[in-house]
Amino acid sequence: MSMQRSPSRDDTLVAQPDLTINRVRCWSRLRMSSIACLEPERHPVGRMKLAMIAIAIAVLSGCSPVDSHDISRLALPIAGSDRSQGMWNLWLGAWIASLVVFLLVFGLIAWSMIRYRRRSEDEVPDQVRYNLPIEALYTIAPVIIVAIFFFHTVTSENEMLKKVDNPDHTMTVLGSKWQWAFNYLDEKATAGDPVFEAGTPERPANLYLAVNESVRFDLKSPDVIHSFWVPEFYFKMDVIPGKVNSFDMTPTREGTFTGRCAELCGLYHSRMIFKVHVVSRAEFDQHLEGLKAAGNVGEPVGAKDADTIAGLDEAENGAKN
Ligand SMILES: [Cu+2]
Repeated sequence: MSMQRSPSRDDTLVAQPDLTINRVRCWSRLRMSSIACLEPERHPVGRMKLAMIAIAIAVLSGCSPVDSHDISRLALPIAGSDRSQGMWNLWLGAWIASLVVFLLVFGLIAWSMIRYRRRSEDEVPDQVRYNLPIEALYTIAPVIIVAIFFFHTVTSENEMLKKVDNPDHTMTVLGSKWQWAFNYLDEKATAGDPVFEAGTPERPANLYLAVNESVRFDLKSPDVIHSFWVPEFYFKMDVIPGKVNSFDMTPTREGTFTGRCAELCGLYHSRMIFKVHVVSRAEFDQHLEGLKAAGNVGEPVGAKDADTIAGLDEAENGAKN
């Protein structure tokens, strides 16, 4: 008895490849259009965007620049100056924008993978090329994102650089290879005599500030570009030879912080650290009186010869040996 085998779908595929592919394409289009007709119109991308923004806001709304947990401060130090809020807003906004873009992009990738996946072995999903709207979106969307970042950066910068009318203290900060000197000008505690403290790579300088009192910093350099940076103040500014950069700031939290040079300025750049002491007014005055009593009166000079700064001998000898 002979078994007559009816032609299978696989046989058809082998025998008539062109016809089959065309049929699959037509079937696929038909199915897509029938789905579109049967289902009510939906806007998955719009809803996804709203969901992403809601998630980002919900996650980040509990964050604060003075929270004790690192994660809640989004990895910034605990804020310690009146300029912190502007930088915090910029930082938080950047996180929200990054999170929304991340969730949106990866959400769309996952949605596309599931929505347009191959559903059977003999189906080729719709192939899309030269989609002008999508390509325009790829170009315009990043430009818009960068423009928004730029706008908020400039407005935050303007806010942070606002000067106060009559600062409570005025001081000159001298950054030189490779340490700092702090010159306190016109202070009552010293009867108006300028006093200073100059650090060395071996013995970093101490900067004393009175809490909740405004300070005008004038930044000077005799040699190369340095950058005055105290992470807890959420602020840094370049110190440029031949130019006096200036900013006003009020420390708002007592404590001892580490300041740094944030511009690679040479071999011993890493030694340009200093200690910031934000203290009560009484303690601040006491420190200035101590500087005056120690004879640190007048203006500090920058490093005359960077290679002979005290504290470098040991490192130089070590390097030679
Ligand atoms: Cu430096």
